[in-house]
Amino acid sequence: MSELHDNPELERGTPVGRRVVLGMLGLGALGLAVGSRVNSAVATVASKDPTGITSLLPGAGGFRYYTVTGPVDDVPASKYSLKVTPSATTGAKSVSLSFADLAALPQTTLVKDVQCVTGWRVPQVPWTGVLLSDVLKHVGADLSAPAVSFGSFDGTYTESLTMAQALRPDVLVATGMEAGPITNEHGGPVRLYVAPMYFYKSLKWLGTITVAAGVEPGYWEHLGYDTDAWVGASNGGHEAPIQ
Ligand SMILES: Nc1nc2c(c(=O)[nH]1)N[C@H]1C(S)=C(S)[C@@H](COP(=O)(O)O)O[C@H]1N2
Ligand SMILES: [Mo]
Repeated sequence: MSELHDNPELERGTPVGRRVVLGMLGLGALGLAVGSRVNSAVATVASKDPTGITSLLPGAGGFRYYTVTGPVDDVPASKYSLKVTPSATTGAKSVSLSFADLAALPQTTLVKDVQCVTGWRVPQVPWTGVLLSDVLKHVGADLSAPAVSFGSFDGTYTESLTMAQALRPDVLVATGMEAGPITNEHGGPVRLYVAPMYFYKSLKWLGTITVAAGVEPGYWEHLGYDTDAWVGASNGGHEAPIQ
């Protein structure tokens, strides 16, 4: 199943998808040719690469950049707005939170691994932001509701958590990573970071948080991934004690 991940991901955004595949094939050959120098070769190409092809390859820091929609508008923090709907049933009004509103809430730092279901992993990434539980409490969300859904301002990607998962102390509305802002490529200015689960749960370009009557399978889950995407004890999965 983990093989599935890259293929639809790359093929979705044609014609970019086609170029990306061709680019990866080309760089694969380059990798064979230069052996251990491939990483510096890729880094060099990346800085000159207007197509973004090489941004999908492991680069500095080990992340790969994923988007199922192609490039997403670069929203500055000053223009950012997060729409939070506090109840699925009472009709309570949605609340809009600015980046400054998020910055004024209690800040939490998590240092945890990032694990993509396709196999790449980045250890001990520092994330900062506001615990999702603190955001939900701040807007007076109905914490007895069954689930929380998330929407991306890319217009396509969705995710969902049970309320119990959403209230965990290792689930963050992230406004920073690696001691800086979250870049547009990484889903900034605000993304979700769900530490105990595979990275596909960590929705980029977070636009909406909606208290929901049930878990609604997300983008990749419609394509076959587990809705409960626990990584395991190594990153605080549900069988590990919450720290
Ligand atoms: N909106 C959106 N969020 C997303 C994705 C995406 O394509 N679009 N990809 C997911 C997957 S599969 C991974 S591995 C991570 C990649 O995050 P990165 O691009 O910052 O490395 O984002 C997750 N969140
Ligand atoms: Mo992923």
